[in-house]
Amino acid sequence: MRVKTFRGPDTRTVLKQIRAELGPDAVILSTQTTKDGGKPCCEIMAALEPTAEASSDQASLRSEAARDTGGTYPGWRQMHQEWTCLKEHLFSVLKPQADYNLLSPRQRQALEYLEREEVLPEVAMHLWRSMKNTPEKSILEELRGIVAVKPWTGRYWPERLHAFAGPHGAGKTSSLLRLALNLRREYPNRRIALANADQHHGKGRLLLQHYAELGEFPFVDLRTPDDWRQLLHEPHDMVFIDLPGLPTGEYLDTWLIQKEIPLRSNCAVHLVLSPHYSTTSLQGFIKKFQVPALSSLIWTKLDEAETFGSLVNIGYFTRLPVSALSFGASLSSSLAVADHQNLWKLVFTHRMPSANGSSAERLLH
Ligand SMILES: Nc1nc2c(ncn2[C@@H]2O[C@H](COP(=O)(O)OP(=O)(O)O)[C@@H](O)[C@H]2O)c(=O)[nH]1
Ligand SMILES: [Mg+2]
Repeated sequence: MRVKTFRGPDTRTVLKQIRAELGPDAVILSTQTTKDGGKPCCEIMAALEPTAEASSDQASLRSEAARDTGGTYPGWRQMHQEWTCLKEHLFSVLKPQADYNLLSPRQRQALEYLEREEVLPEVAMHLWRSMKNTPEKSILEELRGIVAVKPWTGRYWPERLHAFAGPHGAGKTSSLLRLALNLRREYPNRRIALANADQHHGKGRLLLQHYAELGEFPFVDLRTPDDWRQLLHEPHDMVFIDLPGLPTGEYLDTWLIQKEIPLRSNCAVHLVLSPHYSTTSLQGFIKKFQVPALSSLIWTKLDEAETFGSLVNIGYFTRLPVSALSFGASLSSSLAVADHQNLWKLVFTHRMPSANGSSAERLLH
C-alpha cells in the first residue's frame, strides 16, 4: 500500500492534491489541522493500493471494498460476504444443538418470543448460553447487559454539539426538534441553536427554520466551512445539527472532511434509524454513518413497526446505547427518552412509551 501525507492551507486544496496524485481510489487514513509558521495547515494521510492502476475494474472493486470500511481494509467486502455465508451455515448447524430444555419455561418462552420478533440467531445463542442451566436468571437482566441505554437528557448528554445522522426520511429533523424542545424545558436558560447542514433537502431546512422561529431558537444555515467556523465562535451553549441523509456510495466521515466540519471534541452524533429497515440495510447505515463521535441510536417510526428485534440486534452489534424512542409523526407527544423500562416494554408488549413532550405541545398550541 502506498501511503503519503499531503499538506495544504485547507482541506479542499489537500483533497484536490490527493485526487490529482493518487486518483479517485485514494483512501483517507487520517486528517489533522495544525499550524505552520502561524498559518493554519491541513494535513491528510492518504493511501492507495499499489495495484490500483492495474485495471480500472479491479480499481473500482477495490475502492468499493475500501469504502465499505472507511478505507482501512481492501478485500474486506469479499471476506465479509464469505463470513456472512459461513455464519449462516454455522448457525444452521449450531442452533438445533442449543437445547432449549436447559432453560426454564419462562426463559424459553421469552427467547422464542424474541426469535419471532426477528432477533438474529447469534443474539439468541448468546442469550441461551448465558441462561442455560440457571433458571433463576432473568432474560431482562441479560438483555440489559447486551443492549445499552443512555436517556437523552441534558444530564447524560452534556456535549455542546449534537448532530443527527441517518438515512433520508428516518426522522432526523423531527427528532432533533423534539429533543431541543425537551432540553429547553429541562434547562430554560440554556442557549440552544438549531443548525441545518442538510443542503440536499430544502424542505428539511424550511421545517427546521420554521420551528426554530416558532420556538425562538437561533437558526444557523451551514452552507460553507466559514458558516461552520463562525458557528463555533458564537455564544451558544449547545448546537443541534441536522445532517444530510447522503446518497448511495457517500460516507459521513468523508462528507465531514469535505465540508470541513470536524465533529470530534465536545460532540455527540446520534444515529436516527427505524426498525422498518432490514438488518442488512441497518448494518449498511451503521457503516455509512460511522464516525468517531457516533454515540447513540434514536429509534423512530416505532408506531409503524411490526417487529422490534432490530433494536436488540443493532444494540448488540454496535454497543451503541439507545437514547430516544419516537413513535408518531406529530411533533408533540411522540418521543420518549429511552430507559430500560420503556425499551423492554416496547419489545415484549408492543406498547408505545409515554411521551416527554409537553413543551412541544405548548409550542404547537
Ligand atoms: N409515523 C411516524 N412518522 C414519523 C416519525 N418520526 C418522523 N416521522 C415522519 O417521517 C417523515 C420524515 O421525517 P423527517 O424528520 O423530516 O426525516 P429526515 O429526512 O430524517 O429529517 C415526516 O413526515 C415525519 O413527520 C415517527 O416516529 N413515526
Ligand atoms: Mg430532515
